[in-house]
Amino acid sequence: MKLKHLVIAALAPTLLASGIAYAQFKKPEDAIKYRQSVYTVMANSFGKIGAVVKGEAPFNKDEVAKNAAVVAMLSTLPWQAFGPSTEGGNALPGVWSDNAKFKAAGEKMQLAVANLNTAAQSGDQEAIKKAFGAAGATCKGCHDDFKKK
Ligand code: ASC
Repeated sequence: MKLKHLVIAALAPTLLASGIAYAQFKKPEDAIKYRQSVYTVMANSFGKIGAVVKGEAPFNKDEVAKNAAVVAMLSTLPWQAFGPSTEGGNALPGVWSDNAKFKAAGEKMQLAVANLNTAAQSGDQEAIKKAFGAAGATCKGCHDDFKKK
């Protein structure tokens, strides 16, 4: 897939977010596996950008841009797998009992990684560093409230 298409794919679900529906899974475990898989792949790409930001890996603009596009696209996916009766995995009960707060945290993260993607496509290393830090803070913020330790 061309980068341009990845970016478009990343934005489309955001535009549809107001009408988002929960995906159907046969078993709760399938929803848990789905969302954990999304976070696993996101963390992999996010971590690769992190290594560059921390100076542990060389800056390769195209690699960073690709990883940021992957993170931005994947950030739109987990939410459909937190439907009713899918409690468990690493998710704390607050995901369901305080769902508005969880959704707000998720939207904050999606916005932050979209900003990271914008910075990454521009190749501006200072902007990438700043946006990476802001995005990481939204990951942590949501984990603090909604993820088992
Ligand atoms: C990562 C990762 C997270 C976030 C978080 C940032 O690389 O896997 O969950 O960054 O640790 O604070």
